[in-house]
Amino acid sequence: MKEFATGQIRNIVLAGHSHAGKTSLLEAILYNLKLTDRLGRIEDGNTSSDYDAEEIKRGISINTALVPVEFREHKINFLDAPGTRDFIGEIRSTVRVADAMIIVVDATSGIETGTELAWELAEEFKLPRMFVINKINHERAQFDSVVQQIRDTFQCSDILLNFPSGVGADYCGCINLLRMKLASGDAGKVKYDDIPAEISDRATELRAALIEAAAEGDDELTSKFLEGETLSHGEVLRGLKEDLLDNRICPVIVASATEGAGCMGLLDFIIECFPAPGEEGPFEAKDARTGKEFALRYNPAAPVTAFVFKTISDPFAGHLTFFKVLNGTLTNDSVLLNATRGVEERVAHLQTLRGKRPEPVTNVAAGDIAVLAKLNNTHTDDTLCDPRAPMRIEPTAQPPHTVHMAVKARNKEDEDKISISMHRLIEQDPTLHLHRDPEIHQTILSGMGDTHLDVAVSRLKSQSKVDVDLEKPHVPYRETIAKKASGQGKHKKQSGGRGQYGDCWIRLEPLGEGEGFQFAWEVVGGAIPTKYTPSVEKGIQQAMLRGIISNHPVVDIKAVCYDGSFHAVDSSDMAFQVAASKAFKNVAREAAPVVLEPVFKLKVIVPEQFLGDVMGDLNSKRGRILGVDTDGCKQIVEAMVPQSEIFEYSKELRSMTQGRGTFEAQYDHYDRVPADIQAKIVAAAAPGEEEEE
Ligand SMILES: Nc1nc2c(ncn2[C@@H]2O[C@H](COP(=O)(O)OP(=O)(O)OP(=O)(O)O)[C@@H](O)[C@H]2O)c(=O)[nH]1
Ligand SMILES: [Mg+2]
Repeated sequence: MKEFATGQIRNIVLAGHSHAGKTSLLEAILYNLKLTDRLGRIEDGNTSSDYDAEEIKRGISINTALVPVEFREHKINFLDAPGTRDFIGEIRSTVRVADAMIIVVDATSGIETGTELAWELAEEFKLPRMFVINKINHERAQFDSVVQQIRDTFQCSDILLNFPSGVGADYCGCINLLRMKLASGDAGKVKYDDIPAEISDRATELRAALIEAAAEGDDELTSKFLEGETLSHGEVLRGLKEDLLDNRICPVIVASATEGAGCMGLLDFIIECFPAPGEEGPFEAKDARTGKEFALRYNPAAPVTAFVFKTISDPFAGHLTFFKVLNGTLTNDSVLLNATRGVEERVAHLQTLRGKRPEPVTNVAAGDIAVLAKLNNTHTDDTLCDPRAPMRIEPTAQPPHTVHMAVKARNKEDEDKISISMHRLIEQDPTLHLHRDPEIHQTILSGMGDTHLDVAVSRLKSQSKVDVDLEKPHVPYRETIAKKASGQGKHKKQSGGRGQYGDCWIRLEPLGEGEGFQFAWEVVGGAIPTKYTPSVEKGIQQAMLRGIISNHPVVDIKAVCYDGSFHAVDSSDMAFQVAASKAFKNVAREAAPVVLEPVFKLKVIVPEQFLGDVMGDLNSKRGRILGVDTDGCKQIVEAMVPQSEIFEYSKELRSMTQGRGTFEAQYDHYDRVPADIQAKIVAAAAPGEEEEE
């Protein structure tokens, strides 16, 4: 591929709801530019950007695909992001390195949750953005109402760059309002004709709105416009660009990916009006040695700094590192410091990828996005830089995990491999998390949704041949006591030779939540020699681990040993441990044992119309509503809900709110379970180990 200077580069993320047609639109662009010899289809699993086996199987994008195209002496790096919220990690990492966003909207369904998410991300990352209303050829397509929805939902000043001549079955082309031509034809062969007379009035009216918006771009254009002068094509584009960068307008283009319509107008607009890297401000970094804030301004002559926003590691592609150069110019045979990990990496085989097809490049200018193979020590979110000017870039902030499942190997011998193999996936996708929970003796995989975890499991199998199942994790119940009790534990054995003798009297007292375990020694007069104090304490603690009524560990109690007896020959450390364990068992049963469950603080964010359902559901989950707040058109409900009720909340909330609700859950405290549930937990518990007499 040719080399491009920073000013000739455009990094554009395609975002929007799943199924809106992002991948198909890109396919149409490639076909229109004759970069492919057939128009790939999602249904046929042969598009350039959805090439991964998991994507083909599921018919959705899971990975961001990098698809660079050359157009009018420019290089546009399209980043085809997933639309499914489960892949929010991939979406956010991609948006962070883009310089502008195209939000693709399905003309048959209008604004959806993924559209809103895309807009929120464009706001958060301060990206200029435009809409593409896709599928205009579809029988259920709507145009005017979708434009109205965009206006109402995002309170933006939409500017049509084209509009359809006919919708659905009547669709026969788009009126390009910049060229004032009817663009039509099959994918790959766009032709331009005069605007049909019956819609020429509408075209004139919409063009006038476009020119008026462009005239607001800067003072010179405004006065020219007010004086009645005609703005040249170049001035109109200049004005629109100013508007776009100042977030005064939101351009809209209508398209049909499967018809290949709207693509050329879109490409023109990207070149003319979307910013080159750096036009929208610098990228924040820190000097790796001093920690001082540093603004990277895409200066091609500066020492190199590049941010790794994505890595892929699989048996077919090998290890690929996707990065954006934020300063300097990267060349083959240079040495880079991975400032995040403190290791050096040699640059060889610089390349770009179009979907899965690599194309070698000799150098990569500031602002460009490219790929390196075989950087085995570099992972997603790392910073690569000139060793003489080390920089550190913060990892992309990601929302908290929403789904947690226990991972179980199908074959026992695979158990040890889970951690290593899964960590290879986590290095690529930091929104996956794996940890061993010692309390419930399970390995827990956390992620952003069921499909996210499902894909991770599939990849584990295809890449590492490790077959696992996901199960609902156990609830880490605990036990405590509700009142004081006291009593004896005695261990006496005489079986020839030296016997065993230990005898202690203990008192158990409840403590407050989180106070743990306290032990006191109140034995007087040498009834038990003090050297057995640790033995008694240890015996009690061992018994606490086994639980009182349901085999769950006991917490928040105070144990006091206040009396006992011993035998000069037969007493031993072990004998007193056993006696103390018995004492605990005997006394704890009398101390009103109760089962405790973890309670999470849930923050649920939903559009107002779902508030009633969400609150009702939280109540049915034994939730305690703490409050409801308003944030714009969204309601934020805070509630305390037992963990056992929210393992499937991600799925449930999605179906309750048509996918529009989000939530965060954080462990808060342990609380007593209600009596009926305690009875079930006790009944389900396996009988505790009986100690031999
Ligand atoms: N009729 C019609 N169907 C389209 C058009 N564009 C896309 N589709 C269909 O819409 C479906 C979804 O298209 P994709 O390109 O996978 O959508 P996407 O936005 O990439 O979806 P995710 O990757 O899941 O976010 C496919 O079945 C396409 O064939 C169009 O212009 N007209
Ligand atoms: Mg896609």
